[in-house]
Amino acid sequence: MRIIGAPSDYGANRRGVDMGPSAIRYADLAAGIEATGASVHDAGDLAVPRAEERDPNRETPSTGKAKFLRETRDVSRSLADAVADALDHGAFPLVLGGDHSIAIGSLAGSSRGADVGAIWFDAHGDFNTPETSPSGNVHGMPVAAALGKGSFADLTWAKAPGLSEENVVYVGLRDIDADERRAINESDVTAFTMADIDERGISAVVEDALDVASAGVEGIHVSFDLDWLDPNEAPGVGTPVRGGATYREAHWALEAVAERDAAEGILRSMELVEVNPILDESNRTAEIAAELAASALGKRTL
Ligand code: DIR
Ligand code: MN
Ligand code: MN
Ligand code: MN
Repeated sequence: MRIIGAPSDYGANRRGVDMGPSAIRYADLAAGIEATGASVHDAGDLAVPRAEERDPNRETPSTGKAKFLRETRDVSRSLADAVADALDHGAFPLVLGGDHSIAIGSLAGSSRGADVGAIWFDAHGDFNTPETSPSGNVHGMPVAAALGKGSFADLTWAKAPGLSEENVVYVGLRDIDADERRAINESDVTAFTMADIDERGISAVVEDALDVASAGVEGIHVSFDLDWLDPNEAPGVGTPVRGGATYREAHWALEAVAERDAAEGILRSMELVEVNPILDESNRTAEIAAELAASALGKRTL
């Protein structure tokens, strides 16, 4: 497997998330994965310019309101190439964010030349477009971008070529904007909220999510926003929302992904995003991120 750092903070207005890849590596990510028997190659970080050098209000002609869209385009293109290159070489791409805008690149790379599905573990829907976004932050838009919604339809770099709406599934939503809710409900994505987990349990929900994401495709991309977890477990995120997944629910969810992968070979790529060391407590959010990666890649108690 290949670790790819994507230290971008262009998609969110909280500085510090660019240090996420370092923090997750520092939390013994590679050793944890190697303990599963996998061999790890760390490809380092993509080159991402500092946000201080850029003007957040500069807009591209085709969009109304999306901050740092050109910078996001540049990061997305290089990340998509890096993910596709790993897959070309038979290596599993594990991408470390960065804020969730990097998922545009991960999805574009993972679905280049292949039909893929996506499971989105997140408090948020990330389904805003430049037109609906209340914040202008692209980390609230990557699903819509990858599916070519709104003015993203004009941006070829944003579209994930092999991703179709029917194979996109959310697990554990709990904070959605008004226009975003309308768009999700009108779309063909499948959305499981935290209430679904309360009612049915994490196991049933994740099994359903795996069915939806993997139906008729070559593989799935797992996009894991650390704010899916409850802030008591993962305080080091820019947009914490209480009422999130517990530590055990998160491990169970990713162990279920690994189980399905062992049986059907469906896991194609993964990313861990939104770890912000400045907001964290003694790196515990990065530590959970590293542990969860190991669970997804097959770590077992016995
Ligand atoms: C909000 C927050 N829906 C927005 N999104 C976040 O800015 O579009 N996504 N935090 O992870
Ligand atoms: Mn190469
Ligand atoms: Mn997100
Ligand atoms: Mn989120």
